[in-house]
Amino acid sequence: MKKLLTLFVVSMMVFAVSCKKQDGGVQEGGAQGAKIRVGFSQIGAESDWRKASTVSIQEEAAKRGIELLFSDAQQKQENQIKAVRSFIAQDVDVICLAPVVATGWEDVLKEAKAAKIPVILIDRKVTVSEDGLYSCYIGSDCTEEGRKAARWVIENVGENAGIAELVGTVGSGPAIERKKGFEEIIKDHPGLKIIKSQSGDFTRSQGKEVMEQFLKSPEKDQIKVLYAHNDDMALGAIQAIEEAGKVPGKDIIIISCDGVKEMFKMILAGKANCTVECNPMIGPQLYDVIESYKKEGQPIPPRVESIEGVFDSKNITQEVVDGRRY
Ligand code: GYE
Repeated sequence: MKKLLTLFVVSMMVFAVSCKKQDGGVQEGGAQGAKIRVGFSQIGAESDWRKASTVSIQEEAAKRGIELLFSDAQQKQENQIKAVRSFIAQDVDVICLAPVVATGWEDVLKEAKAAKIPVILIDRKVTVSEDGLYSCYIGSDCTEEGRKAARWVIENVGENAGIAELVGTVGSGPAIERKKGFEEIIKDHPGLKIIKSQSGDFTRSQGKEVMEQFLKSPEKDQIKVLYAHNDDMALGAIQAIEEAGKVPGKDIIIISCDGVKEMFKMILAGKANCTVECNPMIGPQLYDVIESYKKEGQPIPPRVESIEGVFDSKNITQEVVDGRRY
């Protein structure tokens, strides 16, 4: 708390002496090689995916000589709001935000807009009531990821199965969208039913705990498929399934989203079945956008999509596992 307060006071001092931007947000001197300053509010370190995202954004900033002000919110929206306010006070060139939940951002985004600092959202979307509160969203189409997961189930499991769902962080964009996309596809397949659904907050430990409860519930014997909104929860669930004396990947078919190395290993070992890729390595795409805006005065595009695939036993080999960076 004390640390935060000090940061805030220092920030305010920097703010007092910093020079004002020109309209449109392109600072004088940017083209002459002044260091670009980016404030990044990261959600936390809840999953392997998240850790890879942090590394990608930090490493790429260092590579390009961009000054990165990094703040870890420990999964709390209030910490993210404080961080964004501190970035505004420090008059950064661009604010990058990975929003933990979808709602509640209006005020702070209006403050950034009033300060003429563009905000780029990464990997999670927000719901706001007016346009123009952020410049760009870089990341996946999580609704499509949910659809891909459901299509895989239909093609590889068939038309009849009780499905248990491990939902991501409540109120987060990916949790809402991965559920929506999955349900959209299975609704036309009446034999495929979600019989259990609960949040495991995108973490391995809660994925395990919730799966343990599913496996003690009256519906336990009907669970033929586990759909987890991320790999970490699936990895926790695999432990719970083994501890309950069942065989993961066979007694219960496991499909999740992300595509982290640990999940690839599980698929190769036959303990899990499919992962829908969601790419965390978006540092290069992020700074491409920021540099062309700052150095060349190019407009920031509203949407930059990451390229992703679907992985199962048909395309995961030891070579693929070894080559995976995260
Ligand atoms: O799937 C999960 C992470 O926001 C897309 O957040 C991201 C999700 C990712 O913690 O593992």
